[in-house]
Amino acid sequence: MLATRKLARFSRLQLNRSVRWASTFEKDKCKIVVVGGGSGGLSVAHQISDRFRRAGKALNKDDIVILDAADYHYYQPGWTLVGAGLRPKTAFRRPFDSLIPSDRITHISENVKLFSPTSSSITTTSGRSLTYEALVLSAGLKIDWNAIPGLSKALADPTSGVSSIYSYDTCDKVWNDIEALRTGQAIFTQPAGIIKCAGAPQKIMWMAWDRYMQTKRGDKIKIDFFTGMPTMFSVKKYSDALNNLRVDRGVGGHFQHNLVSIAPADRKATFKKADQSTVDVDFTLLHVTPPMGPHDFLKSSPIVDAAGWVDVDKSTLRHAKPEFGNIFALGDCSSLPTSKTAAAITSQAPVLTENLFSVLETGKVSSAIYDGYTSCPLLTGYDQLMLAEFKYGLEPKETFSWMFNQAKPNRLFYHLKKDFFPWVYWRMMITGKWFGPSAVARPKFS
Ligand code: UQ1
Repeated sequence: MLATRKLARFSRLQLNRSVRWASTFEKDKCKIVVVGGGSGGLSVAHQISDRFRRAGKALNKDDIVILDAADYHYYQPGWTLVGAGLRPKTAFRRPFDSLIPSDRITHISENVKLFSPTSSSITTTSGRSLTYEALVLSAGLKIDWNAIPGLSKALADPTSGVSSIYSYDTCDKVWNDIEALRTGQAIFTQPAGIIKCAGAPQKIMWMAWDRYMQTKRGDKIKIDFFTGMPTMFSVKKYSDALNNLRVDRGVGGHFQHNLVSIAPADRKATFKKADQSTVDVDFTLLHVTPPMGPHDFLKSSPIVDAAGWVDVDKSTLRHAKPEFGNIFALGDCSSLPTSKTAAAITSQAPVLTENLFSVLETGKVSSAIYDGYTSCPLLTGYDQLMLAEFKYGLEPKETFSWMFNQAKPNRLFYHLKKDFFPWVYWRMMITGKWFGPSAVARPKFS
């Protein structure tokens, strides 16, 4: 019965898709194609639509196409709040189509299979070919769950004590595991290399620490942070403050320790150290941040750098190769040498929009320049948050430094992260009307 109902739902979904396709999109020549409808793709699609309107050249709805096969859009910064028991996970996803203004933007429910930048065309997963005048890559990154032997199996087992805030499926298990722990060894990991929101692996640790203190379990639970990185954080100002916090709170710090495998039955985690030797550690609770990297469909394309990130100019967000000058990228899939966060998108999107508009209209980029702004709202407990904000060169670029020392956790920042940012994200950011530190004031580029 259930299977029949599921099948009926599935075919209805397929039908909807083909109807949508047929009714809204029959061209194979597009003006602007946006690959990926995450925070970057939705922000940019709206801002581009607004930009042409402001210039008195309003586009048709078929002129901006978002390619994304996902049924849902997720507010990923919320997953830490789910892991900390502050919100149900359903608060942080919405049906993808509910976020597309169908009179201005066309959604095609497919992903890209192949890039052919020399002919300005792409091939979708169904084999259809589309040409573009400009292409925007906002495809996110790949989480490599299979890189750690034992991890996927442990995550699927409700009794394993192993969890992760890095997926919708597993973020609620984090809170179940944190709450279930009465005594033992709680381990939190961060891999070596590039991940999205590099602060999140320790945010969830600080929340667990605070929960255990509040519920008087602190003396029965030992917490340790095992990180593949050499310090607590990339920016010295915040790293020093976080390390002091770690020492004050009696949390063990194990640097350049990279998780390489898990033996769930024995509750053992194996780490590789800088000298390539390995060490086995017993755990009762294990919170894992898996390694991440570029998507395979990008890695095998001609538009990426040696590491597999879309190779863009770090100031203009235009492709670094002149022959691919009608390609732009932002966010996690890009080579931009800054921390991959939703806050970074708020600064990248207006620069990309202005330069894309200028290239399509004049053939040249505008004066809009991205300075690398990004932010990591670092939860350090219930009611406290350290607001790291910085730019290229790992240099602080703080919004509230006239009022606060931002390396010192406070309650106002906590409510920004827990209450304000999710609200402003759904309301304004993904509709292209929120510009991060400059709020609703669109940055002006002269
Ligand atoms: C921000 O605009 C934003 O998006 C809504 C975030 O959330 C995901 C952030 O974490 C940050 C820091 C900003 C930047 C805004 C201000 C007011 C500093």
